[in-house]
Amino acid sequence: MNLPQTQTQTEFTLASSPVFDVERIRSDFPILQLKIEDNPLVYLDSAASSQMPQLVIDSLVRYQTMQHANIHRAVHYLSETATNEYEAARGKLKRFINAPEEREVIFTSGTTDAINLVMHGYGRQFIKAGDEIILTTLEHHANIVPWQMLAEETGAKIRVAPVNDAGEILIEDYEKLFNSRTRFVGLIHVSNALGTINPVKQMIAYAHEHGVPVLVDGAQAVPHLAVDVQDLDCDFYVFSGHKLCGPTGIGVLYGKAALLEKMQPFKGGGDMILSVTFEKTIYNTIPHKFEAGTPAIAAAIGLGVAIDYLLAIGMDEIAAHEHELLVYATEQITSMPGVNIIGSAANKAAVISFTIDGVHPHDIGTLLNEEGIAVRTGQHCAQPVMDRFSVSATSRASFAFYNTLGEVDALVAGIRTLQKVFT
Ligand code: C6P
Repeated sequence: MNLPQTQTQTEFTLASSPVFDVERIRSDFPILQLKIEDNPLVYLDSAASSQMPQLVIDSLVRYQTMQHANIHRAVHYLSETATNEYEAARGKLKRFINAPEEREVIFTSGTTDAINLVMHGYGRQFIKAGDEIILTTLEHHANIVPWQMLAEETGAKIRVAPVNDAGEILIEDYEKLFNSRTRFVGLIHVSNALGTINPVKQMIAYAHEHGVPVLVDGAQAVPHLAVDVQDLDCDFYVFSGHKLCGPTGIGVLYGKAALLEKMQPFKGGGDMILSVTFEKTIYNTIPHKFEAGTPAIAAAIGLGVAIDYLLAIGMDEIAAHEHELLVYATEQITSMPGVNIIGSAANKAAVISFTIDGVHPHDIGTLLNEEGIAVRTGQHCAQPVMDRFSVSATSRASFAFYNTLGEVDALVAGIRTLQKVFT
């Protein structure tokens, strides 16, 4: 039997041309051709999970049909192929966020898993009773609850930086929270509920002046902006693959090597050890120390292909197109009587959270769905944001680079139709 050569490079040609052509890009995404109740799908829920282009789906199928084996464990052909593909994906992620070293990129199951890893590995070791952790009002529950669990366990205290009426962090108030007991800062880079892009570089620099490490939740930043962890100088940066045109079940923790080396592993088991006896276990080096058990191999490879795809389009081109969508959608929706946009930060990603007078957000989601329009309604796992703006929930249209100005028009028309139903 002739076996294919071990393949670590993904070879593909983009359907899209070097000039940003949204219609050609859309043809890379089979799901965008779907019809919902005879209406074309208008997918405006990419902040929850973005869609996968065909070549990412193909890479998953290729792995399952021709490459499937466990990694780091055997010398046979398939195991070597799978290992090479998995480690090549790590290399792609390193380059994507400009991490200094591949060993600083740890595969996790997602953003939530990555934050929990840092809480257990760093927090439980270095944060003690009376110490303080600074978060912001904008955090997703994933960057609140693990720190609350730690605070409950240790007696540490959580302090929260407030936001103004536009949904921007009040930087002076953030800076006033620092004192000699501050031990850790967790910052959301881009708010999933409002779209605010936070000045994390400046906020990290301030924390570092006080000798405090910073974790940045980049789940909503990496799909929309070029992120450079060296430029930000963050200590930890976390994100999920499924918001980045990759599969579910995979995410990344970037950490500075010096910190990762000092941290306790979060999970114990195979692959994270160098030697085990009943008397003593010696842990593996990073990143393997934090990747116990068989990881999501196919998903990691698929995420690597998604990164190739996004970089081939260009993160700056993606940001420019999404900004155009944001500006257009904001203009249209602002001019609609009875529709209120929550979150008007000067620096915003393409997310529009809104309420409609007299209509419950759940009804908004249901009626828009009848027009084929997918938005998310609810608290967006950001209840403190809802509380800050005194709303129980919002509807959220979140755009990706594959959305069009025509889809903004469809949203506006859908809102008009449902307003008529409720008058
Ligand atoms: N936000 C949204 O609709 P996981 O579930 O681990 O992949 O990601 C959690 C998470 C963490 N931080 C931010 C900023 C996020 O936006 C999310 C996921 C989705 O907004 C689902 S709640």
